[in-house]
Amino acid sequence: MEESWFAGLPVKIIGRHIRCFKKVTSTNDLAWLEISRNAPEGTGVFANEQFKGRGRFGRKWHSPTEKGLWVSIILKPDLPVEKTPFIMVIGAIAICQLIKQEFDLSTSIRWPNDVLINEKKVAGIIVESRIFANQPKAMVLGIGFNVNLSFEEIPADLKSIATSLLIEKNHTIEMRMLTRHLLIYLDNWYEKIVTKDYEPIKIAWREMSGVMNQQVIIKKQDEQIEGLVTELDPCEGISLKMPDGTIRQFQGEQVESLRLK
Ligand code: BT5
Repeated sequence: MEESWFAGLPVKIIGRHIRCFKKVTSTNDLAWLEISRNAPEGTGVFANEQFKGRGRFGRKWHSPTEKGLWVSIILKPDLPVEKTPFIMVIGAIAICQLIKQEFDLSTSIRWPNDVLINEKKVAGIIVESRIFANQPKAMVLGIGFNVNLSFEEIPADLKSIATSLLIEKNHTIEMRMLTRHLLIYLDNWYEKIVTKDYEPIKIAWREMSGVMNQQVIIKKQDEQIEGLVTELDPCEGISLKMPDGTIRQFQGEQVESLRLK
């Protein structure tokens, strides 16, 4: 990964500035450091390797050297608090779109933040936000995307749940083009957030999601809840029809995991 890869990228915000590192704890940590040094909105922070890559709820993200895209994007959107889930959503739909259009593979989004190929996770997204005095709210969109990870290189405990582009396509993927495309797709979707054109995002996300009208099991703290998905909305969350016919609604940040029954 080199900063020169991104020269002349046709983007408005996301990818205007790039920082590349070799080995870091987490690109999200580096992004927060860059924010404290006034890095401009849209800066992409990449690393070849993370040794403390993080997922949600304190979970770990496996990020070996040059096997994937480990990137954090700095955002400072003028967004009402109830619309912030759209940031996670554009991460997921940009990756799905990229995989479909550039690699001709079908994908689905497992609510709220997993991108799947053949029911296995190829990418995960985490969004962190902080408020600083007299400044717009800062957000970091972290994306972990398995690219050239072979089956043998996937840790034993992830073998049955993780995949990569290399595994699905059966050949090595050129990282430079892939990374440029990802930033361009992300930038296009982010522009819709900037112009408050939320509807196309919502429609794309619902279409790409593999859980509408499916029977699912949600894990939330110590609770396991089973029901039929009747509604899916980036802001309102997911609605489940319970066996007794009542409807329960859950927000993305409350849900630790969701699986098809
Ligand atoms: C996520 O969390 O899926 C968000 C992952 C975000 C990683 C990126 S990399 C760049 C940036 N910097 C960071 O430090 N983080 C972001 P979650 O939904 O909590 O899923 C975590 C779970 O996914 C783990 O508990 C494992 O089961 C599984 N997992 C870990 N590494 C994986 C990998 N490389 N591929 C597929 N699954 C993985």
